[in-house]
Amino acid sequence: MSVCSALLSRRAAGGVCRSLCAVPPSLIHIRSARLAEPGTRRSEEEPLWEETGNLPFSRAKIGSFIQERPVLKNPFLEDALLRGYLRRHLPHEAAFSDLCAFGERVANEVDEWGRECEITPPRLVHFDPWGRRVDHIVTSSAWKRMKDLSAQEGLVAIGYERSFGEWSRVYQMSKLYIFSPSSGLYTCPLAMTDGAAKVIQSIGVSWPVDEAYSRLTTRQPERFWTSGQWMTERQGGSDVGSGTETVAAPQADGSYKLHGFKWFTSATDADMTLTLAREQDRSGATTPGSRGLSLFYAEVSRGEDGRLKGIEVQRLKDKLGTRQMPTAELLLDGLQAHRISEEGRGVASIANMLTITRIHNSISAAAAMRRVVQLAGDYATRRTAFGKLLKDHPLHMQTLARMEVETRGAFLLVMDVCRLLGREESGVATELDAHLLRLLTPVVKLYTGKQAVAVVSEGLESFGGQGYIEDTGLPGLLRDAQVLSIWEGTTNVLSLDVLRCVARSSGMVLHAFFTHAKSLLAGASSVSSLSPAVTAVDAALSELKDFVQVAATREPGYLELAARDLAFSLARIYTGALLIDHASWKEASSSDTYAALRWCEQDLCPVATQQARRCYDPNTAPLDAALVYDRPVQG
Ligand code: MFK
Repeated sequence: MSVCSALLSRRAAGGVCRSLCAVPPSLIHIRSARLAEPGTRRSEEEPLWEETGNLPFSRAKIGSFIQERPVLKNPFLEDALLRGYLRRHLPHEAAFSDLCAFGERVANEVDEWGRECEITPPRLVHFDPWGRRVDHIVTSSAWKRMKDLSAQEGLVAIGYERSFGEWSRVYQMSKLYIFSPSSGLYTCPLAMTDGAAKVIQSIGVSWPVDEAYSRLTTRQPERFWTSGQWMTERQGGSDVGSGTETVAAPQADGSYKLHGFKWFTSATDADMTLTLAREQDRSGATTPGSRGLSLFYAEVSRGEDGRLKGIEVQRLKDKLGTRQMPTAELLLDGLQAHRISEEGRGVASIANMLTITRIHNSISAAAAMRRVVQLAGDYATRRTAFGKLLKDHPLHMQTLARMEVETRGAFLLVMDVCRLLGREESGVATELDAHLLRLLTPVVKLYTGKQAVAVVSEGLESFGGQGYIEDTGLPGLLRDAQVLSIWEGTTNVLSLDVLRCVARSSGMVLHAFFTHAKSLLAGASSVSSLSPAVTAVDAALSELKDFVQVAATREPGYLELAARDLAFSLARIYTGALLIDHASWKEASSSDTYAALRWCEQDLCPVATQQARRCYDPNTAPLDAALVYDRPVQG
């Protein structure tokens, strides 16, 4: 007989059940109870504590109500927009059945691994038991399973197999979109792995990186490698041109030894890395600035003594989020490496990697929004307050609908950038496509990063206090969203990148923007239900054009102050055009139309609004500084 059933039958026999169930038991009076001395036995005459209702130990009564938890369902089947988008652009049974099966796996298996990654974060073991320095980054078994899964599912490989031609990137990113919020942040190493494969492909798949390329893009788990992207040093992760101190000392065999300190290296358990360093000449001198930086390839390996070759892991970072993933400070102390860019072309060569990681970042942002909206929507069907389910409270539904609109906008924007990337990689991109891809990559990254934080934060609130409780898994979503606007270029750095590509293309990227946005609107001109949205986007395009014309005549500082608002305007206008375009598709739903209309009700061109308020005038910068430090304006 088990302990449980023994207890149950004893209670029944002794009438405990009767005394506990018939009338509400009196409070247990601890002080009036006479306790037996430790080690003595209670005399036979003494009544049982249970019989008197004076249980010395008893479960507290906590009531019978237990709230049903939100349930994660197949993220592919649950996402009407994703399925609609693919039905429109990639109507292939093979892609659908793969995404459906993967969605099932994510909901029923992978999501738990992601949770395990969160509660079993990596740790660094500096020394073995005998004092030998080993610098082992110990990761959870779930983290390792994520690596195998990523290879098997082709999460990087799909982008290079190109089975669906120009739509292959859309297919790959759809899979990552389904995977991301359950991945335990494994999407981070995958982003860099994809970026490294892209860089290698763009410079040529030959020695010394041919083996690496085949491992980065394989579907065989036992061969699969991930890559790091070690760019950030102590002096800066944004201004890498002046912040990079790492030097590359040429060796007789044509390779290099790297010496430096990398301050933020993400997913540091990678098998290889691409990194920037300054090549030394014979006298040991280097060239300052970006012109002195070259791109290097290095494998991360161990010697027979178990030590990392040429690397010491200084410590793991203690981060707000992304705790599932090791982020380390690394001392490069003679790391063997190969230069894979022309001398001094490091930044330009790693830019391909930045394009890919920024797109991955945007996918993760849209996916985080989608996940919280799905969970909040499900919860609203299970949670009752003020006499009815949350889903029957119009104000609650309005809040979720606003989150849904943001999520739809983010999804279409990032998928359009994936479409452009796919076109470029399969050799069908027009000049207009190429310009759009260059302009929209920083735009989508910076805009979705901000949206994700806002939407996920709102999402947590929609669970009330439970959204703030760690083991619901919800707070982790917010922590992990916060990084999306920081790494891979902050909002301001990327806003300046937008200005840079406008200037370097002599405005051609903006010309492509206007041309394509107009053509999206033209396709919807006959759909009367969309006309308020079309009018709003059209008006915003005119305002933007006026802004550009005025700004072109002003001093450089004017544009710099306008950079963030300009980037936001580009994002909102283009997203509005995409929502309209999707809603004008013959199989679009009434929700597609409603989402487009709602999106276009906001200020689509904040840069024009702020310009009218003279926010970029020359006196603004000193006034801003005076406000921040609350001092009188100097001079
Ligand atoms: C879920 C997803 C997870 C992702 C996880 C990744 C985790 C990894 C964590 C990190 O590594 S965080 C560190 C990320 N660091 C950055 O993103 C750097 C941010 N800073 C910038 O992007 C700056 O704008 C930049 C360093 C590029 C500025 O450097 P420079 O030297 O002032 O650039 P410059 O002179 O404008 O451009 C040099 C060349 O690069 C030019 O080529 P050309 O010489 O041929 O004209 C530029 O056109 C090219 N270039 C620069 N940015 C580009 C670009 N090309 C294409 N796209 C870009 N965005």
